[in-house]
Amino acid sequence: MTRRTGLLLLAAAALILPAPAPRADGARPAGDPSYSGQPLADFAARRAALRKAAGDGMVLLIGSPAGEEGKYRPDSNLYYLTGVSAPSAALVIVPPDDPLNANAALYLPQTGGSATRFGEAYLSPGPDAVAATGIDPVHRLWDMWDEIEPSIRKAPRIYIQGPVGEAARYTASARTIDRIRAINPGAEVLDVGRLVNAMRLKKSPAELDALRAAGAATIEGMEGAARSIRPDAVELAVEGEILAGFRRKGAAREGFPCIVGSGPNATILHHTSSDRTMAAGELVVVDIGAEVRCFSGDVTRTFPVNGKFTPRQRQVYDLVLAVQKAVSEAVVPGKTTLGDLNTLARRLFRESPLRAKGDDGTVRTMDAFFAHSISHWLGMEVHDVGSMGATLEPGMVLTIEPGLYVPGEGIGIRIEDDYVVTERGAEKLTPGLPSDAASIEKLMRSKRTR
Ligand SMILES: [Mn+2]
Repeated sequence: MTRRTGLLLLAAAALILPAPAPRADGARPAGDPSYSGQPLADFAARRAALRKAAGDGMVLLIGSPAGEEGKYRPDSNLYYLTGVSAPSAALVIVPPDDPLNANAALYLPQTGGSATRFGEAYLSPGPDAVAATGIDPVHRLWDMWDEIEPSIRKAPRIYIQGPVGEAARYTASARTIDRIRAINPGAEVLDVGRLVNAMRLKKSPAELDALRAAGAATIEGMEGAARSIRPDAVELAVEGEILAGFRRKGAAREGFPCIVGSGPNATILHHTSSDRTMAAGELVVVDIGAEVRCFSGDVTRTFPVNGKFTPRQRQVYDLVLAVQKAVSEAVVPGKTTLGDLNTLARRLFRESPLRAKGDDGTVRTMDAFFAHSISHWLGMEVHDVGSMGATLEPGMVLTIEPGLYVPGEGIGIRIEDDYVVTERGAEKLTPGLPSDAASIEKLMRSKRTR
């Protein structure tokens, strides 16, 4: 190929290939766990909204350092406001007329050099970081306290990553509070969650994309569980198949420890996988969530160990599924609350003709065996932040997860999917995974296809 045709091909490729999506951590390729997939304008808009909400107060968020254990996960609020996944990043937002002479500043550790021999090179202070984050300036973490001291001295209120007050004792935020007090003893130190939690309730289109990707990886894991559950399988081995599915779909982490609960463990709500061997006739509750670009899925399916529900298991299963469907159809944007959904689920369980015996041997209606709430917010945290009393609005993401637990019969059944509230109602974010009993049995018969 001549140089000329090569250049022409390059020019043609530039026309055909889509422009790279904006990303917060500019030096790193897409597909990397640090890639946020969110437009820089979204982060800028959140910082502007927070700055407005803080009034004459100041925001100081100091990210956690990289630990020895496990993969680094940036702090959610810092990530929400910057998209930066480097450890020990810090964000400062100041009010108008502040001595810092900028709306916001980002502080990063100086990396590179020999540090890259031991770990990954993260975004470093300098012009590249300004371009990658849209925050100006980006300075060295080393200089932060000197630079922000005049701002702290002037601020009547300072919002930090909680906890604050008594609860801050022995936590990382205690050090930040001490340092602030040494500079300005009169400043009121508050949890930034007071301002940010409500903002995080409504997800942006890019955040919904991340949640859908997390849902897809979670489904891949669930299919691995379906193929590996059989008599004599061990819960932890099933977990291994789940994690393989997560990783294949790009999830480097789990949003929470995998719950694989067989037999009596199915009736324990948060039983993390153990070395228990499962047996024919038992049920297995699998409650899992892959994390993609800092957003978590949260999906539960219940499987019969030998691949077929007994008539009684099926009866209870069908009731749980019917309640999930009815509750998801009851979502009316601008009107419904999580409390309304809870009330509806309890009523439907109570009105069912099914009965079971409680621990004391008395026959009870099924609402007696619904041992938890129907729903929670979902986002960067699996139990995401935001008031549980909020009215459902478009963009909010919730789980719907009815469950019935009858220890006397060895029955524990939970079905959970993730939903986004739209203008019309609730739309499943995890539509690719069937939940009716026949489909579950069929999924268990499916051969390994990879
Ligand atoms: Mn859940």
